[in-house]
Amino acid sequence: MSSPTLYYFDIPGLAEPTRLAFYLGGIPFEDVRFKPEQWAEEYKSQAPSGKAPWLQFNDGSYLTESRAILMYAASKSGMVPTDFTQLAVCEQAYSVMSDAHRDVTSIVYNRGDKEENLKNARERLAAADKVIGSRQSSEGWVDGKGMTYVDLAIYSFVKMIVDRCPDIDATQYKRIYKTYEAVVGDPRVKEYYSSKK
Ligand SMILES: N[C@@H](CCC(=O)N[C@@H](CS)C(=O)NCC(=O)O)C(=O)O
Repeated sequence: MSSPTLYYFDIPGLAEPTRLAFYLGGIPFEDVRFKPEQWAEEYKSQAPSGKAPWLQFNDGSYLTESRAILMYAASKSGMVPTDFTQLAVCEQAYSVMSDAHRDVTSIVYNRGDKEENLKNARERLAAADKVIGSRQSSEGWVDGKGMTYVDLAIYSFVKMIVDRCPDIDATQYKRIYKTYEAVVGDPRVKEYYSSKK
């Protein structure tokens, strides 16, 4: 089967973990990135759920929802644990991170009351940090063994805080930040970003 096409905005956001998972596994894909102004005009009507990202296959089938797309890419790249307990640990981390992600996104996009969102985000980040730290390896990998899809998702989330949410000090959440640093420091991840320069 020829390469699928990943559609998303020209930002890391919800597609970066999938881009990295494909890259790390050496799985070819087309990386279509668009500007916000192109979204309304050209891409929104093509998006299966009216939202990006989505992954289009050449037979006309697709996958939408960032988490599902990441699972697909990461499974192709051997980054989804086959042991169900390990997988449950990853899913636990993804879920606690998602709660914090919602509050941080509200801050980044100026939705609702900023102070309230900051309070909630800090609370959820502290909870996620505690849960994620409970099984993390000394290198920072969430499942306690090696780099998986959820490490990529946490990396992308922390990157959003670092790049776009100066009101939150990501380094305070030491376990989550450790995962971020483990991904940033991975030689293959470094190679990916150098290839994009
Ligand atoms: N639950 C979806 C959320 C997707 C989503 O909200 N995408 C945003 C970009 S991050 C979007 O498409 N915004 C444009 C719009 O809503 O028109 C997922 O995880 O993929």
